Amino acid sequence: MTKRIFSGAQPTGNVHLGNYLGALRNWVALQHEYESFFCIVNLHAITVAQDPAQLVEKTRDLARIYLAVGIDPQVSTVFVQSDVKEHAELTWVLNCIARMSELERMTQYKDKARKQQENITVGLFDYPVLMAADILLYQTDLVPVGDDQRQHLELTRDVAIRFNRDYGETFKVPDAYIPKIGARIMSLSDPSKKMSKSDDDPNGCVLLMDDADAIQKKFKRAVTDSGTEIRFDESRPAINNLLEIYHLITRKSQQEVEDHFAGKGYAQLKGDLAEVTIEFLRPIQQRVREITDEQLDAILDQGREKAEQIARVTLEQVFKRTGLSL
Ligand code: ATP
Ligand code: LTN
Repeated sequence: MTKRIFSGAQPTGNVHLGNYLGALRNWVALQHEYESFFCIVNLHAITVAQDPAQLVEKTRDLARIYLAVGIDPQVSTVFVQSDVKEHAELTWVLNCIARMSELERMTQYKDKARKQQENITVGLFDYPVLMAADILLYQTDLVPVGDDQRQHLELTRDVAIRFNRDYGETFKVPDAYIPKIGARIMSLSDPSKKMSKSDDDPNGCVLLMDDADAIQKKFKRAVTDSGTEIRFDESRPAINNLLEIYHLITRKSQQEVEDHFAGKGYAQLKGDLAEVTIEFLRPIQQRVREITDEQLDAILDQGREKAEQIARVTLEQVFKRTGLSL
């Protein structure tokens, strides 16, 4: 049987190169090998405050990005999380399986809670259980994500294993698919932090929808390391990050990239990087603008129907096993 992949991103801001190189790019590559489900996880988005009207827009914008980067709705199922009620229902059951102590260990929760300090919602705490429900509903084999999601995937596996042990074999136990290069693209302004849309400094983060000027400016301002040599070297995180981006975007081998920059300076690296990024993003931005509301609605409707069919089967089993269906 064809194996399944499931992944998602939150419609909480603008998609950046980290999201693309760490996750979306691999979704596109894997969709022809696996039966694929790509979700816009708007229920996750509301774990922190969102403006309702903007959330609707951002949800649709993110769906457009999925399609524009090359997710083919003829091949993959693209849908919105809140359209499939089973996600919330399974979350409740899994809430009664997951342990407080497990969730208290989640580093993403601890980071976000530390930053926010006040009015932390139960939803933010429960975020990883909702993510487990997303994945387990579809009997997923593989979950392509960036490195920051590794711990959430471990929790998903633990919850699945515990449910199966206590109630009988119900869920497939999924594996994470985390690329060797690109799983952790760093901020251009602080290479000790991952590139993030919630970064305080907008210059650290190149957005997929950034125009040429913004891209040039951001790469120009990127911090560099001491020394002058341009080669892959993890002990020099700033240059290493810029080279990884160049390598992934151009698809040139690491050796070719080093040869290309041999004897050249940082200014050239930044200039070339801006140029290849602008050229790379141009057709994606064009496609985003071409997708009509009608096309988008049709794709999301079709996605919802397909996702629902599969999610319902799993949830019915869960209800039977747990004594919830009479
Ligand atoms: P952000 O920190 O920017 O809000 P996120 O992880 O909350 O990012 P999502 O949109 O939900 O945002 O993430 C989509 C995917 O992008 C996930 O698989 C995540 O692991 C991946 N990702 C996020 N940031 C990076 C990064 N800097 N490098 C590589 N992958 C990343
Ligand atoms: N937490 C993820 C988004 C996400 C997800 C999922 C990813 C929610 N549900 C299921 C993979 C599979 C993040 O990247 N911030």
